[in-house]
Amino acid sequence: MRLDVITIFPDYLQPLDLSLIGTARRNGLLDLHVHDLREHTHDRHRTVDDTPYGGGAGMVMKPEPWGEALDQLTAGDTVPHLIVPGPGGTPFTQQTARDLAQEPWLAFACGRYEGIDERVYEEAAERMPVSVLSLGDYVLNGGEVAVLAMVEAIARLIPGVIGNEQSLVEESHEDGLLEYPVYTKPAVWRGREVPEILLSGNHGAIAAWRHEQRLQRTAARRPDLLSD
Ligand code: ABV
Repeated sequence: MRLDVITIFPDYLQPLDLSLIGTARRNGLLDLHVHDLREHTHDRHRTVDDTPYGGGAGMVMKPEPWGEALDQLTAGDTVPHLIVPGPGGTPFTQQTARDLAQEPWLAFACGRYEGIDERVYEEAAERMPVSVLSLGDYVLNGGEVAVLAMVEAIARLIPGVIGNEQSLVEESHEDGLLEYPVYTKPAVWRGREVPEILLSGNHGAIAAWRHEQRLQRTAARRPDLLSD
């Protein structure tokens, strides 16, 4: 899969050199490029923002550098699916990650300030699929941290990126319930015992206990997952 990230803070994406994602890049499973939006400015101050038409607080990202950066990505025969993280987007879920993991090429546009001039979205949508996606109902300073999370959620679903593929099916959000609690040695730690059933060797009883734990935990922490 090819991934491009456009940002005014390329250093923010440094974590993508590390761990499973970094290894996948070195193994050729991920072809990831980070671009500095300021390379597409042409004034002495490398300006990427300006005051909002109509007034209001803060600054808006200017359209011209974005237009030029996206032109560079769409110069060939194929185009990426453009993802723009934003608190006003469609929720990004495990299903979104599964869908996007099927795509050959994703480009991420990291906004800062109060947002990107709306015409950038309109014009991009005439040339490529565009999705505005939100990680949750809170506000970050920019899209970079959201891109780190989305890239990790998507990339780990690509065959070969994670060593143990079974770990992908046995995890929270893969089947609508949260995961059961897990324990490892020692059997007693600070006076706290591992639930006896896990030491019983009765695999049927263990599976039933784990399912019950998942239901209880989901009801307590995420009742929304059970009702809708
Ligand atoms: C992108 N907040 S995603 C840009 N939750 C600016 C703020 C922001 C995002 C999110």
